[in-house]
Amino acid sequence: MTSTAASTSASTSKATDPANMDYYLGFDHMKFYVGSSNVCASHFVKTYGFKYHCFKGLETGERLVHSVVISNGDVFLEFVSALVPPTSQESSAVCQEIHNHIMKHGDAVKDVAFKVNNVEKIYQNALIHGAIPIQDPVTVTDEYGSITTAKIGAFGDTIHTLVDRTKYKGYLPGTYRLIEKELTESEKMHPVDFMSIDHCVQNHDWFKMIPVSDFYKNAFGFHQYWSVDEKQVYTEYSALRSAVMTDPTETIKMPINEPAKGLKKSQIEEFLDFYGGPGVQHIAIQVEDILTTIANLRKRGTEFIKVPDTYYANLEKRMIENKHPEIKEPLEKIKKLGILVDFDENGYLLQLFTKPLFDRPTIFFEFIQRNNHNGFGAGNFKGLFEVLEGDQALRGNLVDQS
Ligand code: TYF
Ligand code: FE
Repeated sequence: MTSTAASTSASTSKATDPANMDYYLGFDHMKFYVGSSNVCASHFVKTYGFKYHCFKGLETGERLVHSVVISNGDVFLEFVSALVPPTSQESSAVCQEIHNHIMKHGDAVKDVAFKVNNVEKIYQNALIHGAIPIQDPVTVTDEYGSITTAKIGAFGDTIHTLVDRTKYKGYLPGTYRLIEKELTESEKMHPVDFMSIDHCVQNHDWFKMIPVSDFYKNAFGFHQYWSVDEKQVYTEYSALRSAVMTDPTETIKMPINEPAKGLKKSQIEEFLDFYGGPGVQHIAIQVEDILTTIANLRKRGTEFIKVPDTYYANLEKRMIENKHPEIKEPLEKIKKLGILVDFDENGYLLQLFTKPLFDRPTIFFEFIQRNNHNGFGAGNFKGLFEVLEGDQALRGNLVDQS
């Protein structure tokens, strides 16, 4: 066993072995397989305030896939779609994979890529612990420098690409070309600024939380950062368990959810039904100024979940009954924008969740501002999950648990 896998015990303290440090530098990018990468990119630019970054396709010499990369701050999303039908003579394994993925999951995240500084070591350790190899480490040198990548099976049909870009200035090797297109006047009108991906949540089937967490411990050297179970997270109808897994430096955080027994089908099971297995449920984007972000996203047409007014009455009660730090943002503005608040005596966080991004009730975004608070909004779980169940009922999916 290599030292990356040594920190296998669940703990909330940082791993101290310096040999463990700095292998993981954060989330690198999220790659989606979608029906049309152009349409998705355009929608995400207009609605969520991303900027065009680069693309590849027929014009850059690609014959099989079209891909558009958009970004904002350190958040990079890549949309990939197939250019040829699965039946065509040129169709390759990559096109088949895109078609099959979309048929099963709808538009979805295929790849949660990690920024690392030792691809070889992480890759070999993962393989020793039973991870499925998808692409051995490859180093490519081009006009942008030198970059090393490798790919590993993660869960279901989702993979992790390991990217060492410490000596690279471009996006990824290949025929990618920068998009020179200026933003339109209306795209410039309500600017939003993102920092980075704060966490990325996975939904899993019954009783998979522990085995999946163990996989991240063994294969990637992650440890448990935090967890909740159905005694803490429940509504009248449903419950869930969640374990947040993180790398030794605690920069990548991935909550792993599983359903728990309740009266009705839970939001996790609704996800599993429509996704067709485990997958990425939400991507949380950290921002510096959530009031401006949400105000401008609303003006752009982003749809958010809506907490009832009683949420704010409860919040004020929670604040009166508990020690809390000074919240700089006026509560009136927070309420007007429909933002959620969680706090402890030392700090607070502000967060808000979008409606599902695509057709199926699967993936959504969270926007989060942290003020000396490293939690996930546990104080909001009950109220939030009740709202999500309301939306679930509107979709005809809040039915008896089978
Ligand atoms: O990441 C989290 O844990 C919070 C809460 O379906 C959450 O954002 C968990 C599950 C879920 C929605 C939000
Ligand atoms: Fe979250």
